Amino acid sequence: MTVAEMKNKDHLLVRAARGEAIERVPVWAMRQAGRWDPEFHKIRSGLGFYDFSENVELAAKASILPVRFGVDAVILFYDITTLPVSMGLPFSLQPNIGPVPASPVRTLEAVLKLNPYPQPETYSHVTRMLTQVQKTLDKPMPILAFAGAPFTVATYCIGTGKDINATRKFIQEQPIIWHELLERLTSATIGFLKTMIAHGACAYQLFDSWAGMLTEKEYDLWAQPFHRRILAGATGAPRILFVKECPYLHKQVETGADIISLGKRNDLKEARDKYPHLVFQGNVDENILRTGTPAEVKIAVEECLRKGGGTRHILNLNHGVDRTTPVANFETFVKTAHEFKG
Ligand code: 1CP
Repeated sequence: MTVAEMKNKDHLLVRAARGEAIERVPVWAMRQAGRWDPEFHKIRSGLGFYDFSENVELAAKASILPVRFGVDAVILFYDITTLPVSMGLPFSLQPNIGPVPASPVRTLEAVLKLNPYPQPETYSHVTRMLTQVQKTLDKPMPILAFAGAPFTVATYCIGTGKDINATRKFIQEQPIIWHELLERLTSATIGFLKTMIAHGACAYQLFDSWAGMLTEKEYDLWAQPFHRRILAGATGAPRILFVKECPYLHKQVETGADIISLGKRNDLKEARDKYPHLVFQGNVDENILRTGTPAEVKIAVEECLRKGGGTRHILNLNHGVDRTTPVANFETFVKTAHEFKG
């Protein structure tokens, strides 16, 4: 066991991920580091997204900001498109759109230029950020790495993003390019996650944000087999699978993930009863944090914790914290998890 593994095994989140009895349910939130937090704007210093996330000092600071609320994990501040950048595809962040490639992958030549085995030096800002976060924290905390799953990342590489019909059209017209892209992203993702674990990431989350919009047949072709391969290829730390509002929980549980992140469409208690060996993450509705009052947030969190039953549960949202979420609601989300008495 490495020193990092020895340190990591005692964290509340890791013990919850192993299904052990825990003193309380750990809490963190997808997109906890970001634009909803006024402190984040203060450190952003007008830098573009990629310049900011490649600045190790600043990105480490952004990752740590949510710790002041009492979250039980730090998620590192980079993006699911950070990996294709290291494979040779530069991106920029377009306001109100999201990450857009400088030159969308449209030809076999373009896909063959993407390195399926990017060397860790090409994303050393991320591993250095991890080390910087470890050094800066004044108490040991689990640090989470993540990657996008090939389907979702491929949609950004071809420039279609969450426009599912545009993605379908591309796949129909360019099946060879599409499959080569998925293959290259799969091997790069396995290498990347292994590197992050070796550097001390204590768990990772695989985000297939847009695969929940697929039909079951499409999901079987473009999503689930790749989840399996990545989760089997990068082991040694708890593995969380997230597919936004996924209609196919029965397919998610067959991937080898240790933890499945549930959507608001899932009933946490039903999922627990049906799959008692698994750990579930979620599933407070992020809309309540965005539009509700702190009192409403408290009620929603308490209901979620009751349904979770106190073990094999990591409290989170159904999706990321929205940029318009009031700070008081995020504060209540975390505080309620700390104070809940069953
Ligand atoms: O300028 C900014 O700050 C832009 C917003 C932003 C942030 C805060 C982007 C651009 N990326 C990030 C960081 C990020 N991205 C993190 C780390 C911070 C944290 O979680 O606290 C993570 C985990 C991601 C993951 C990510 N990026 C996903 C998967 C999660 C999800 O929300 O479903 C996706 C789909 C992206 C793409 C992306 N990157 C950025 C934006 C605005 C988007 C979404 C675009 C869209 O909705 O189509």
